[in-house]
Amino acid sequence: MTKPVQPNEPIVTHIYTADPSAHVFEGKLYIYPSHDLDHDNTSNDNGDQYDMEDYHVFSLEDVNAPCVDHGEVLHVKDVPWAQKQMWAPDAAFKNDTYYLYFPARDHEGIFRIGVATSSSPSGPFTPEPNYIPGSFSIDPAVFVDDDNRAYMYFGGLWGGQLEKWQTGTFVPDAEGPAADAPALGPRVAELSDDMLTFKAAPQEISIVNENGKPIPAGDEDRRYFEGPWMHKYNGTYYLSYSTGSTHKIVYATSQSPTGPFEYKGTILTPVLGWTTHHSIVEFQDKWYLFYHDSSLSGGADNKRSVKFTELKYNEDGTIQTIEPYGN
Ligand code: FUB
Repeated sequence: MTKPVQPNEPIVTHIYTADPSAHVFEGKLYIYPSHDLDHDNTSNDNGDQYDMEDYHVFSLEDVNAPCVDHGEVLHVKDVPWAQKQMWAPDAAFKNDTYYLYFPARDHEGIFRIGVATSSSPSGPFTPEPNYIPGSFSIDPAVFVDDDNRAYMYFGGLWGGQLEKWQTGTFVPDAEGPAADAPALGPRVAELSDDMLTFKAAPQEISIVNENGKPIPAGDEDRRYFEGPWMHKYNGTYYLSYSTGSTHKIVYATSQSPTGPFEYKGTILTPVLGWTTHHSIVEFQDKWYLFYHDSSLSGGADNKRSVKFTELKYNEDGTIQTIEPYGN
């Protein structure tokens, strides 16, 4: 693409892209999104319409530059353990290596999380032959802390199968908690030094209200649904996520990367399309929210496009709510 990108406009228009994970690598902004395909599969709560097969990587020299497509960097046919549905990925850098983390359904139809490596942020990525042992569900987000310890946050309800792992093993017909019971939290696992396995079994993150009480499952305006993201601002850990059925990006904060996290408010009000999924990154002294909507496809839930906008903090560290289409 040769046209400079614009805030709140699709930054990629030759293919559909979603679930953007943005990182600054080697002085550039790299974006690792899902690649939505232009098909009309049946739409259902199981997410069958999100039938993606590969990943492309994109980069921006700055936020006024054209968005560069580095092409296909990984295809499901090259991942021995994966069968289908390459959903929201993330990337990380450590040990002079770039890591691409991605969920997919295995050959039994169970979502697992895999990892692939490259010497370049733009790939191509070589997958590990097996998924990360002990991984499950979807939407990995990997955060490397200032002390160089790395954590993976993950999990998603409904099609993402998080409800089915409440006992620690996969129970195909398991339902979520009752409306007045604590909502299911995302999971966090510290990664081993080689970034290829979990150091210990994933733990559930608790998200609480201002009185320290867990957000209940029936509080769909605030409870965790999918799409976790972790960033640190002025020493505080910010866990942001999608509320799914109420279509918001919200956040909670903690003094520890593993929580508990206290709910704080809304970052992004609903966009066009059922899903909402984001990342937050500091680049050239400003903070940005990367997100997606279905505007380019005229509202098709499974044909989304990545956008970005500036994100601003108040003096007390709270985040100003963003209206994607203005007030
Ligand atoms: O793109 C497929 C799924 O839709 C993602 O994994 C979710 O976060 C939602 O955006």
